[in-house]
Amino acid sequence: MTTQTRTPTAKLSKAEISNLYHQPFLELIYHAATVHRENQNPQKVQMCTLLSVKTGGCQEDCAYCPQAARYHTNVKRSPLMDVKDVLNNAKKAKEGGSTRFCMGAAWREVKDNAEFDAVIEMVKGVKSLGLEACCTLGMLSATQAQRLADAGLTAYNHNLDSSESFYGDIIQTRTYQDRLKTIQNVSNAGISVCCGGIVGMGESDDDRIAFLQTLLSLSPAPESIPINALTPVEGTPLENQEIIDSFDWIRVIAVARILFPKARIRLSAGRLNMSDEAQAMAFMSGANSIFTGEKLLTTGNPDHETDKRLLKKCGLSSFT
Ligand code: SAM
Ligand code: DTB
Ligand code: SF4
Repeated sequence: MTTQTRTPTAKLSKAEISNLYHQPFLELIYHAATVHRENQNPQKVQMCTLLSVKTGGCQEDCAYCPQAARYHTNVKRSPLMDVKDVLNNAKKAKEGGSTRFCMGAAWREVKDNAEFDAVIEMVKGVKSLGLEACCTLGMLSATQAQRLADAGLTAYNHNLDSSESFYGDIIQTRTYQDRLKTIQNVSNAGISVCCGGIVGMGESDDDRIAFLQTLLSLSPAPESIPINALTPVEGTPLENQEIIDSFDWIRVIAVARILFPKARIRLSAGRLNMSDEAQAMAFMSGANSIFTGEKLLTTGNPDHETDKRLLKKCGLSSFT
């Protein structure tokens, strides 16, 4: 195991990633936990808060997403929030112990208009509160990425979500190459890349391995990797998808930790469907960040008290 932890992972082939992924479960956990301990403080997790600053009515057709206009879900559309309301939320997030504030907008892409100007003010305001500021706004041009960088944005979230071959089963309104292009624009502007995916959409082990390999090919490597477990939402094409087995969820987290020793691995959507024990195993395997508060963007999430108890049971504390 120790020799494997020292392998320069950027050069791993698909077969080598597959070997990591298919290790006996407890060997994989042990391997990932070793890498985690060599590279991170294993007793700390980062608490982040998400806010949907513009909800619903999105033109894209992402099969998992309750915010796509074409699906009939219970999500109520709402226009872009006022800058001051967003900053009030950010203040509360800071008081609640979060060190990162992530603003999500249900846009296909950013447009150069007054709404983008308002988002720029939100980023400046969040930064001035002493929080890390992250945005996820859809596709970005190089110039737009530069404006966000100039406003002080810490990170931009844009997920690859799955393998290139499975992507077409989930989204038809844009391509994998579009995703990669935005990620490149973000990196070129000097913004830290937050890029991860969703598991539990019906993809195969091979899709998960190919997804991890594509993540590994990004240069620079993402500093933040959200791993979402699909939350099936009524009205979306994936509404009847079975919840992923927690062992498979943990496997992906563990391999991500081995491949990205220095990144933050974030437990994102889907924690309400995971037991405390499964989440503890995910932390053991290298996850070191959670979104806190009862709502993610539109779906549920464990509340503060529940997470406090979980962290206490695990003997973990949050970064301050
Ligand atoms: N519109 C922007 C975009 O697509 O990049 C940003 C918002 S989008 C909601 C951010 C991420 O949330 C998606 O890439 C996906 O990974 C995740 N997500 C959305 N709906 C989800 C669901 N039902 N279950 C799990 N993850 C989900
Ligand atoms: C990410 O990968 N997961 C977060 C964050 N990036 C923006 C969003 C999860 C959203 C889950 C579905 C919802 O609440 O609408
Ligand atoms: Fe729109 Fe993003 Fe939802 Fe896709 S994931 S429908 S782009 S909000």
